Amino acid sequence: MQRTIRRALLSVSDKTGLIELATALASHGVELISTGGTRTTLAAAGLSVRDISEVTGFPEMLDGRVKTLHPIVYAGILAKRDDAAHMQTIAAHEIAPIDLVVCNLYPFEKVVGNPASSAEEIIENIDIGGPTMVRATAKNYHDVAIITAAEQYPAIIEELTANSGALSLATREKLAGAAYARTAAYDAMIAEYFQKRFEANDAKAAFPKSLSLTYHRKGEVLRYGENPHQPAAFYVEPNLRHACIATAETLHGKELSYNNILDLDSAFNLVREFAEPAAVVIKHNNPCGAATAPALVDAFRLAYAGDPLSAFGGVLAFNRPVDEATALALAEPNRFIECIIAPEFEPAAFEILTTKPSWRKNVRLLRTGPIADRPSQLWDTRRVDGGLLVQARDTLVQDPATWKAVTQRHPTAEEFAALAFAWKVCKHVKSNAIVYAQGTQIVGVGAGQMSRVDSTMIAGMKAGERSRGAVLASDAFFPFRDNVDRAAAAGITAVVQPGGSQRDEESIQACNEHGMAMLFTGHRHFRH
Ligand code: 93A
Repeated sequence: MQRTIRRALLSVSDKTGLIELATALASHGVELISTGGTRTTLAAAGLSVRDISEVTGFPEMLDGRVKTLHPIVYAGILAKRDDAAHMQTIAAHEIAPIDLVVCNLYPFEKVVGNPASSAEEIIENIDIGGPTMVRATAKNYHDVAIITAAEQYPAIIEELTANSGALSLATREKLAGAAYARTAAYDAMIAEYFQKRFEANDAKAAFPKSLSLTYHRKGEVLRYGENPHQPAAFYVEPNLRHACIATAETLHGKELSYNNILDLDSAFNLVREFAEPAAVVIKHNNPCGAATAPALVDAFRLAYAGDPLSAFGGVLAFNRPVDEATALALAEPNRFIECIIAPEFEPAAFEILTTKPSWRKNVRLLRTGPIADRPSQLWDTRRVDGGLLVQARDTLVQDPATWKAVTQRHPTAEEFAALAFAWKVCKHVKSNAIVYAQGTQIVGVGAGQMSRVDSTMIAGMKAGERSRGAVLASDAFFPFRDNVDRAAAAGITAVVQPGGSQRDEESIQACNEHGMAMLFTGHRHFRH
């Protein structure tokens, strides 16, 4: 059902596209009413517009806190046009119906995201009249249209033109849905602000009890999800300031897929753990190669060589700007890399990676900018049927000096360095996770097995001869000594694991029998 727009109330903080919209409305003979700043903008553009105070008979008061909050406005919005009693009532009070409200809210998110904002400024930017008007209009979508964002203007102008100044019920209904989504997200942001203000250091007290889904779409709906039959989109948190997949800029290559984003996230979260130049190769959300070295190019070669078979078609991350030497190594024949994420690409490296033929045409390059500190508290969410699981991100970083040697032989300095490296990688491998390392190069990974000893065997199989003299990290304790026996048979000389099993003594005994060194970390890193 079409509704012709006769009167429109415009009250917007973001004036983008306002004049175009108001001009289109005026051209259809719509009477324009407006609040202070909006009215000034429209009048300056030569449009004829009535001030809201003239309609309500009340001045804007309390520094603008009360502008549109008036029964004349709300009755004009909320009256049901098909209800004779409603229409008689407003007529009796000489209230004219309002057919369209255009309102975007005080920029709370912008102000709260600006470190220079005072508490007073933040509070003043909590819009009261705007959301009230938006919600009221959306409720009466059957008769009245609500526009809440400048992105909606072009389609509205088009429809008004096509329908001689009228909007359809379908459009009004769609706009109402968008309006409630907007006010919900807006209030969630305000709730989060208050919660953070009173947050204690204690992680339990800081838990987001009203965890708000205030995520904003990053702009594009993805082509599909994990599989082509699954629709998908990427939503990002507002006001992000740290280097991460959500803030990374795509410098080159085709659109990212859902799986690319997941893998890039994992790759970058792992590579950022290292202080030394590091490279990481992710495949199907698990590391299949990782290494550190004094030069980035060597870190790359070692990481790629960890498991070249799996690295084919993988996703790479670096914690240093990609330089020319690294780019040349990346571009060697018979390598196929889907995506690379790094703080920066030096111009020569960018040239090499983007101008040569074959896969380089398609490789996606993502720049994160400098890897600075992340917010101290990060929450991970996971969907289950009917709900969301929320937990603090596993950002635990231990000082290896606190680990306890539990065997007769203690690790050598080389073993100790390799164990510390393997432990960092292990945290990013799906449980059951077993990682074999030679120095600061991963040579075998066993991931996502239902039995730990299977992971141990897979890591050994991947490492092959390279497991001789390598070290092993396990994300959780060994339930039986069989892991130690298998590792010893493969040539592993030292182990790091959390400890805490009822049968720890058996594993320690096995290490002593094999002349292996073992450290207990006291913390596990499950990642299911
Ligand atoms: O201060 S308010 O909470 N009280 C109101 O009555 C009110 N009416 C509209 N905020 C109010 N607005 C908001 O003013 C709108 O949501 C919009 O963001 C802004 C437009 O003000 P101006 O037209 O003066 O720029």
